[in-house]
Amino acid sequence: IIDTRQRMEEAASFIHSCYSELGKSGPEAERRLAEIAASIGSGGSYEHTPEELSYGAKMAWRNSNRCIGRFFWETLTIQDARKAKTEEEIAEALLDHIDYATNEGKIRPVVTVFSPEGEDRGEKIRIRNHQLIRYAGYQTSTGVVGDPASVAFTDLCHELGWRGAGSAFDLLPLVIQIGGRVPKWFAIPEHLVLRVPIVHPDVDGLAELGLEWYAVPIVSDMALEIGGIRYTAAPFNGWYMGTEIGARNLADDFRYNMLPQVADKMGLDTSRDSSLWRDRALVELNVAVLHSFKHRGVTIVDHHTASKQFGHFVQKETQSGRPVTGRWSWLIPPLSPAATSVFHQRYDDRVLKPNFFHND
Ligand code: HEM
Ligand code: NRG
Repeated sequence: IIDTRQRMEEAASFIHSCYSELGKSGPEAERRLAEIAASIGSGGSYEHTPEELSYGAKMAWRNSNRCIGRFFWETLTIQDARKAKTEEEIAEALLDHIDYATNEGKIRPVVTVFSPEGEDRGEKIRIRNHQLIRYAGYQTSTGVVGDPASVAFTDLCHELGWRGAGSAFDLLPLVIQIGGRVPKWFAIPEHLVLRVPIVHPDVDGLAELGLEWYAVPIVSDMALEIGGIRYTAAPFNGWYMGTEIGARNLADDFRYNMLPQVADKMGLDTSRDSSLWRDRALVELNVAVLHSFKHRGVTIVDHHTASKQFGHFVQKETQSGRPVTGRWSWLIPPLSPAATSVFHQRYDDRVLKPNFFHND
């Protein structure tokens, strides 16, 4: 919870930079700040105009130190869902988000912003999912079926009465919680979710593994902070960088752990680490992910292209007189990092606002 003096200071700093970037006059910013001061003085808080919300969210993306995709920060679409009050209204806005962002594969970066109002009154809105679309994980006597990263959340869904089919790629429901109330769950209609089967352009056996991934990563457990206002529910999405799926989700031994099976389909010698079978399987799995998304007409970016785009972002920001911040350990891709230019740069990891923060 942010106290009112701090909130006023944050508001002033935000309004000054926002209005100046938008080419608004000094007097206009001062008028707005007087209005905000009055509102904070009487009720402890204030409401962003649609324009402030929209530009504030773009600034928050621009300031996301761990994101390599920031070249496109100005293209973010904002769905203003501050009017949604009930769990049902919130779920409906989330389904609209999924549909609009998916756009039949031509993915659009979107953030949906819900009311921050409850924050100070113990009625805050929380989306309990890590991402709106994700696969369930079931602990069984022979190990985990599905995504091990989802086991705890899948347990919560079970406690709430949800039942999954038990496959390796079951869609989890949306779970929405307001204040201290019991969370409500909502199944996502299957037709809204674009799934991509993973096939390889020449390793035919790879398709037999029956792998797939969903098209749109929509991170839903972070808070968006703008001008001293904390939006605890503000799910956002861009598109995937291939390595997130091919070098982590499907590859990590604590996730889908597919490298041994990919190596097997490739006929590699897995008896010695020094045959580099893991590395060779990784490369081909990543080739397969990029190929499969392109084949299905789903937006995706490879790590070399993303790294170049990030270089253009740095250049453009520097020319605009803004400092670029970043966290090196997150910006470098998990596959062939030293073959991209981000690896050979240094980044300042200061945290500017507006920004996205991890909810507690
Ligand atoms: C993190 C790529 C759009 C905000 C990341 C990561 C990648 C990435 C690869 C690291 C993820 C990880 O290692 O788990 C992209 C690409 C985009 C995109 C290719 C395409 C447009 C966006 C958008 C936003 C955003 C639209 C917000 C409006 C963030 C944030 C993180 C992040 C806050 C850190 C997440 C965390 O701490 O868990 N992005 N991103 N990104 N991105 Fe982006
Ligand atoms: N690594 C996670 C997704 C994190 C965010 N990545 C993006 N964000 N590309 C995974 O599911 O693999 N985005 O907004 O596009």
